[in-house]
Amino acid sequence: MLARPRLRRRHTVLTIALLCTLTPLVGCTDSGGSAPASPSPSPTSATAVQEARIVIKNFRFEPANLTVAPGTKVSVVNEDSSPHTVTAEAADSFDTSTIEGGRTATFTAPPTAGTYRYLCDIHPSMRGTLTVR
Ligand SMILES: [Cu+2]
Repeated sequence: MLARPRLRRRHTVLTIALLCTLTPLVGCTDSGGSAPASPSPSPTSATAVQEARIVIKNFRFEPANLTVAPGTKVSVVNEDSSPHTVTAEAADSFDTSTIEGGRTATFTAPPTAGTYRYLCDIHPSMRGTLTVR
């Protein structure tokens, strides 16, 4: 009684094996020339572009303490509806001037290493620190 089902199963396995050997000839040609050619769009990859970002949200700088390399371009995203600034306490270090609500501004970090405190000119209680090193 057990011999028959076994035989049948073996037969089925054989058939499946046969089908499998045949399928590459029929359909499985998915290795065509559709390889995702991705020319990485990094124009200045050799110069290691330094970029940083400060987000202003709910009258706070985030992060309030940011460390960047000298001369880094820092974007300031104002997610509040009120205008803000990122203004260094030390005169002439950096200043975005007024960034309207929803706008983004950019400033360049000082070329000299150090710790630069800054505030919002409009809301002087908003404070942050930019460390350059
Ligand atoms: Cu402000």
